[in-house]
Amino acid sequence: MSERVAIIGAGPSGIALLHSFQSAANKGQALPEIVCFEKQEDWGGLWNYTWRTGTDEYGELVHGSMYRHLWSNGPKEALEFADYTFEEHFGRSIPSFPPREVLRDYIMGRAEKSNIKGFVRFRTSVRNVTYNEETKKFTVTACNLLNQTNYSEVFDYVVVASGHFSVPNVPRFEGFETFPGRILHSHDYRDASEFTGKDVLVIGTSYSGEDLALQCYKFGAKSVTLSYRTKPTGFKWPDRISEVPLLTRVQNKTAYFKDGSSKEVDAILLCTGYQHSFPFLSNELKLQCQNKLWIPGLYKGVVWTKNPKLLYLGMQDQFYTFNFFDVEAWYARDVVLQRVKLPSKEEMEEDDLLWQQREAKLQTDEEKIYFQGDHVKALLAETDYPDFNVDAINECFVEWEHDKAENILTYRDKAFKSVMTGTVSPVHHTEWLQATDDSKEAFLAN
Ligand code: FAD
Ligand code: NA7
Repeated sequence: MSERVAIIGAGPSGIALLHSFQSAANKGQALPEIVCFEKQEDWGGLWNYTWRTGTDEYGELVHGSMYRHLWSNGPKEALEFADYTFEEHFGRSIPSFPPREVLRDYIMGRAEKSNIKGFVRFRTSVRNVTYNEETKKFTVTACNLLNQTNYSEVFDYVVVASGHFSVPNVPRFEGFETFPGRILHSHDYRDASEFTGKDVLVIGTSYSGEDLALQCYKFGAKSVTLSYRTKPTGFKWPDRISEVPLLTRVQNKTAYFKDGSSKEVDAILLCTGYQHSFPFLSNELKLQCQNKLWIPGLYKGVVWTKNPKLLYLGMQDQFYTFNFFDVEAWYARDVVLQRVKLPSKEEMEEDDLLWQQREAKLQTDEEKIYFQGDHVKALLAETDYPDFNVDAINECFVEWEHDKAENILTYRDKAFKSVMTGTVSPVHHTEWLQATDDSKEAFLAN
């Protein structure tokens, strides 16, 4: 095959695609030429912890948004790969909520086994992608960060796997300019011990708001005030965490809220989400969307309907993660290998619209979980990714939601059954609230 494929990003989604190609090659499939561009010095995407914030040593925007003491926010049984189980990687069953380093180790274990690192050009940042209607090819311009040299190459397909939780959405509130303390977005947050003994205001009540409030509580913040825009989380928060409506303004150290209440605070954490940002794509190729379960303009959530030689991976808001990235990757691979025959543009748009309409009606978390499960099933049906029980994973997520509603401090102490192996995980030796060593060694110690 003489076709060339560019993959932008070697995080979990980009790695899943490389692995999918290698899996096909192992079964005798001839592969196109594949180049994966990765701006970091290592693969793993967000799962690489960095102490850096702002820009890196080459002046690139820091990609990392993960922080110290990050424990998985969902059960690992819901994200397990169907072709590489946790038991295969660790040689035994491990507890359901591992810290970042353990999950990174798992992702890397499969990647190393698959022997796909050679496809990746590290420290190479994609700067520009354009499409030529006449030649039907893309020109990708990248920068070798080590010697600061730009170069361009031509590709038949481009797959964007650059993630969407790295460019922060930063609203401004009245009085921020004169607030005498730290104001930072969760993208730049690294360690809760900075807030020990402090009164902290957290704005935003989704995954980041919830977890940073818990982190600050765990590491001894004096109080955490959680400010919501749309609705309170409804969790039964412990004594030092309280929920209030949206911030209206701050004056000196006093924060005022929509219900007329106020609170003196030392620091403000903006957990206000992220922007999908693709500064390297020309306008006609650029996805412009919110953080949603269904992304308009992507057939099956993967194929850019306006130009099906451009594919996107991992762009949805996520209940499902690693195994979802896998099914998307398998589908993208089969589009490139032309094992999947795409329908006409009109048919793709019609199908996309049906999913959009369905998504717009979703109300409860359970409905959202089943919706994403259906998306996984739709992709699973079209490729040779090993079949797995999506309904059972949906039930994992539903149980996890109920555990959180029951006790937000202890949901990570629960044990789930692997859908892939049937093994029930052991309970961890230390309750999450007491566990302050997030190393792999500490987590895996007996
Ligand atoms: P990313 O992991 O973001 O990887 C994208 C890659 O693209 C990066 O390596 C980046 O360097 C590279 N890249 C970007 N731009 C360029 C460019 N121009 N040129 C070259 N390379 C580029 N998921 C879970 O399953 N469990 C969790 O507990 C969990 N916790 C999370 C906590 C936080 C704080 C955040 C932000 C996310 C969390 N997630 C969690 C979700 C996470 O997004 C996914 O698990 C996963 O990392 C997404 O993989 P990805 O490959 O799509 O994107
Ligand atoms: P999310 O899930 O996109 O949530 C963003 C939150 O920020 C959400 O609660 C929003 O409120 C809130 N938000 C957004 N803009 C504003 C403004 N202007 N004012 C107040 N509140 C605002 O992002 P997260 O960072 O929590 O999670 C992203 C990923 O990181 C996730 O996959 C995790 O695994 C980790 P809303 O509810 O819309 O009113």
